[in-house]
Amino acid sequence: MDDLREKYLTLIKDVADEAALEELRVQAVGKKGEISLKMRELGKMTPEERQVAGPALNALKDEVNSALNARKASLADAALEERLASEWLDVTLPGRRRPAGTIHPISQVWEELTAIFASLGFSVAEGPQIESDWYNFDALNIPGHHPARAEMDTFYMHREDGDNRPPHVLRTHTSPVQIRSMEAQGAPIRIIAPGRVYRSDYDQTHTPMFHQVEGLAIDKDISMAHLKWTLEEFCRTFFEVDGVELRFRASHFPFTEPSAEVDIRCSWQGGTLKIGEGDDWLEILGSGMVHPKVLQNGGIDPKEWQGFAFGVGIDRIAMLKYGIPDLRAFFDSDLRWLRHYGFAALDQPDLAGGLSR
Ligand code: 2U9
Repeated sequence: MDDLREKYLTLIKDVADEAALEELRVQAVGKKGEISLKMRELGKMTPEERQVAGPALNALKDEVNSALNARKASLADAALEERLASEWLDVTLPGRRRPAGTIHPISQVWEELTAIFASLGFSVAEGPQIESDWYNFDALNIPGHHPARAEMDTFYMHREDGDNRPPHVLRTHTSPVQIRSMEAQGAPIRIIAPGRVYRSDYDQTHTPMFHQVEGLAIDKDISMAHLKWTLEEFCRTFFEVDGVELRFRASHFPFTEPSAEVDIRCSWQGGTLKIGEGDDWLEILGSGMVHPKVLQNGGIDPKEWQGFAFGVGIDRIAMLKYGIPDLRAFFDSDLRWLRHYGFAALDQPDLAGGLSR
């Protein structure tokens, strides 16, 4: 019995894990375990022998059982300790840093105006940046001899020697997108066309590539009143000022008739621009009723349909809204500028969220 005690207490002490411990339990005190079999032998003993061996075997079984239980508890403790050691987390460490990059003000404004016009039922249309002269000029009622062609400072694409077809151009406005959309989907139509446009011009207020958004709404009874309301609604939401006031000035564009340039009321007190108050006016966009010839060129019958169009410089309204003084800095990729004027990547503009907050 002493040998048995010695054997099992040693095995239990040295066992490596809970599975091996269970095997040991079966081997010692299970139904056919070594100690259990010894207890069965009690029946074959004389009463005197049994009186000595019985209590001793019971005591041995109890001792082995408590050693098994104690070892089981200590193995469980050790397993827990090991998990705690490997899975710890230092909750006092500082949080993750904001991503180093920022959203460029042009991207921010692009998303803002897309959200505003989406809420007014306009969908976004896109098209190629290299255009034929038909889509960029002729279809928009700007024929070859028209002074507007010269005024646009167009970039012309190179043609192979001997190829006398008119050259393609880098689009000078996003208007070709609207012609293509009219052809593709017909009337009624309600789209905006944001995108890059190109003009060979470089000074403090012009860059050879800049961004425009143009809008087009065509239906049976669209009027200048719809145009005025839409632009007021856009400016009020975009500049986040309730009291915006717009002034429509008669103007001329080949693709609209009548045409109007639109000014917004502002003040320049202390050198800072405030939209919606003061006695100054700032030109922010051009607009008008789509010229019948332009509707026709897009495959839409001008006797049945009419509509308004407008064009805004995205870079320009970004400068006005966010107080950015120099247009050229937009394209310098200066990290200090981008950190200063950029927006947090996770702040997606939406109308419910207050647009730029
Ligand atoms: C179609 C018919 C009409 C788009 C228009 C303007 C007036 C306009 C300028 C604003 C500032 C260009 O970026 S800018 O320099 N745009 O003044 N754009 S109406 O008219 C269209 C366009 C497409 C089929």
